[in-house]
Amino acid sequence: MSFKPSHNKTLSAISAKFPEQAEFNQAVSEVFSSLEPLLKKEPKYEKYNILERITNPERQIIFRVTWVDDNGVIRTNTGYRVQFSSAIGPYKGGLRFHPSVNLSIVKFLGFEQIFKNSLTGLAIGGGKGGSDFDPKGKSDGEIMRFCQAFMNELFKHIGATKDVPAGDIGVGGREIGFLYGKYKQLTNLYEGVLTGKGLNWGGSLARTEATGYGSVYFAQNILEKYRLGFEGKVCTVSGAGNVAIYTIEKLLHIGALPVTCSDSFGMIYDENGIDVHALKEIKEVKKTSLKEYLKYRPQAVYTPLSEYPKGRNLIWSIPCFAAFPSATQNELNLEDIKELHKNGCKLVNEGANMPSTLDAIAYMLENKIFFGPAKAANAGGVATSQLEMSQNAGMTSWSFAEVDSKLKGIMKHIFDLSYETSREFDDDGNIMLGANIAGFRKVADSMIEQGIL
Ligand code: NDP
Ligand code: 2IT
Repeated sequence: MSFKPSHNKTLSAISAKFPEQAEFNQAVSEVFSSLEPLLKKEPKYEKYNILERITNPERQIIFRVTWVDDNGVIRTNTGYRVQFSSAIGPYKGGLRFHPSVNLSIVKFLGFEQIFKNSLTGLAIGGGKGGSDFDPKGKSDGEIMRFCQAFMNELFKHIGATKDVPAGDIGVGGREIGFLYGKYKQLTNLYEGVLTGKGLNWGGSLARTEATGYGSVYFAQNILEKYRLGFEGKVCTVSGAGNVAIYTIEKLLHIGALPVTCSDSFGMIYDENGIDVHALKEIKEVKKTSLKEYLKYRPQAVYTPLSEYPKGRNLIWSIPCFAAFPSATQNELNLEDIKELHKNGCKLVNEGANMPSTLDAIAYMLENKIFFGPAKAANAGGVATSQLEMSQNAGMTSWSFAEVDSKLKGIMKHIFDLSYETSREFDDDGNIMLGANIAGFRKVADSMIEQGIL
């Protein structure tokens, strides 16, 4: 297994044209590095100029969002929706509300979403959006007014068969509710235009759990291939949001021992296993700092971010069998992976999008650490979003068990497809290479079949 940074001319043109878009350059570089054997074997992709076409979003919408805070002050943020690819279905992907959001972040997420959605085997194209709005410390009223102002522009560009946004960092059930209400008021349509909706008004059972559960199902598929399992194994998880919480919950279900979680201010280490009920109460109900965890489990250890070693994520210095980065991009770097490896870590499974830096990935592949890449490992969320769209379109609803069983089947399909594709290209077990090639090939072939657009 190997990983070489790509030096292809499209990538050079992108970095020359968008030097400030570091995250987008990184995401393209990772995909292109995997595609080299495919491009050698199949000249048609070069003939149809697929690399240049696929890295240019079909449409990018950037808009002003003006709203009024609780003190009557008029505030302005920037909104984004990047409709990257509709080759295999309507644009589909989340919305992120975080102060770090800019065009580079939205483009990297939208670009990855194309291949992730393709891997699910479902008919969904790729898109992403969001805003530099910071939900931290805002009242429910402020969140509502911001969401309504955001939808005031976004509604012009989305629709149940056109573009279907969902949640991501800073956007959960509450925000989807406010966004949906405003869309309905503006369009007079009751349709599946957003996923992650409330269960009373069109949401799907198991969508809340899907990304975290799916991530663990994916990791189980990897281990089963090598006749290994999770029973009694110590796992570390970063993040304390939607993905991290349900990763921890599923790890507990299957008899593993998740011992960490983290938020923007610090981390918890609980060697007896994270109390997921406490975690849900702190993060889903009270929406407060993880430090509160000590009130539930005084024996746990809380370390604030200010005490992390410089340039390091302290979570990755806890010895573990498997690590599940589930917070944000570039949260696991070369030094982190070296320490994980030294401490006996056998598997890194990416719940977040692009959590590992390129040099950390190269190290994992060179040192035969099992690696579940984000596009494959965290695809359970968007796959279940498509199940929600499907239920909405059919005006029906399925039981939790039905959705969960479809989710398991989809995660197995993604693993099998990625694994078999890695074998086809003589890079046995390189799931990242297999996932990137398989995800790309379906979209690229569809573009060729649909003509020059
Ligand atoms: P949430 O907003 O629910 O949770 C994010 C968590 O990560 C929070 O605990 C947050 O801390 C922490 N976090 C966010 N940014 C930073 C940062 N810059 N530094 C440190 N901690 C940070 O988001 P999700 O759980 O939905 O998303 C997590 C990751 O998973 C993202 O990469 C997202 O793109 C990806 N993803 C999400 C899917 C979904 O269905 N939700 C599907 C597939 C991937 P705090 O609590 O302080 O805010
Ligand atoms: O990154 C992702 O796949 C998501 N945030 C979920 C997208 C979705 O449409 O459910």
